[in-house]
Amino acid sequence: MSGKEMLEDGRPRLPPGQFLTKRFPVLTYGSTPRVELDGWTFTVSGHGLSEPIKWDFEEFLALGEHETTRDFHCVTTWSRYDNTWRGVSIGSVWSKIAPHLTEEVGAVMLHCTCGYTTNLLIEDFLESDNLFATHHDGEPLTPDHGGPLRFVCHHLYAWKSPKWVDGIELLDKDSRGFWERNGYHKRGDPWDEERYAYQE
Ligand SMILES: Nc1nc2c(c(=O)[nH]1)N[C@H]1C(S)=C(S)[C@@H](COP(=O)(O)O)O[C@H]1N2
Ligand SMILES: [Mo]
Repeated sequence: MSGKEMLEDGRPRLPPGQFLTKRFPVLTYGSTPRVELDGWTFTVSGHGLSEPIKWDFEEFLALGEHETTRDFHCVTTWSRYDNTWRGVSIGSVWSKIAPHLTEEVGAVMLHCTCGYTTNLLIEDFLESDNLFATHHDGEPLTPDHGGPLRFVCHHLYAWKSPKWVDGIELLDKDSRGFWERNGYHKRGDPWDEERYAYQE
């Protein structure tokens, strides 16, 4: 493992300004919530939906499986290579939402049990390797790392991978989530070093 490898498209595997770690630090604003699966509901609502779509945990897990191994980059400059994530594919979730839409969706706001939010442009949200993860490196996600369910968006900084996710709010156009309202970049591409809002 070195910081000098290249991606297939010629970008450096390690984005600029990042250092590699084998540890898996926990970065949470506030405390780790206790998520009860009894009564847990995943809710999709907002722009273009006449009524919300809801799934309980079992129904959500049955939507469609995905496993992938990708790198993870935190804006505080640590990167962790080769994380194997397993869970529910973004494509299978979106295929249950898309047929109900009456308007075009431009972006989403992801919501978490703890109140954390983060926004994604629809094309970033639907990147085909994204997933709602239940497992990391073969083990169920620990509560600290977002168990029972976290969204993972590999190509943006890790604050775009919300832990304890339980909802998708569909938006007409991009808006700002928790960190995006508190000084961080609206999009967060690690290779363009989109770290702070003043760079927008
Ligand atoms: N709900 C929630 N999700 C979150 C955060 C948070 O504070 N709350 N922190 C984000 C940040 S800044 C990072 S770097 C990653 C860290 O994930 P980890 O704690 O599993 O390493 O989670 C992201 N998802
Ligand atoms: Mo982060």
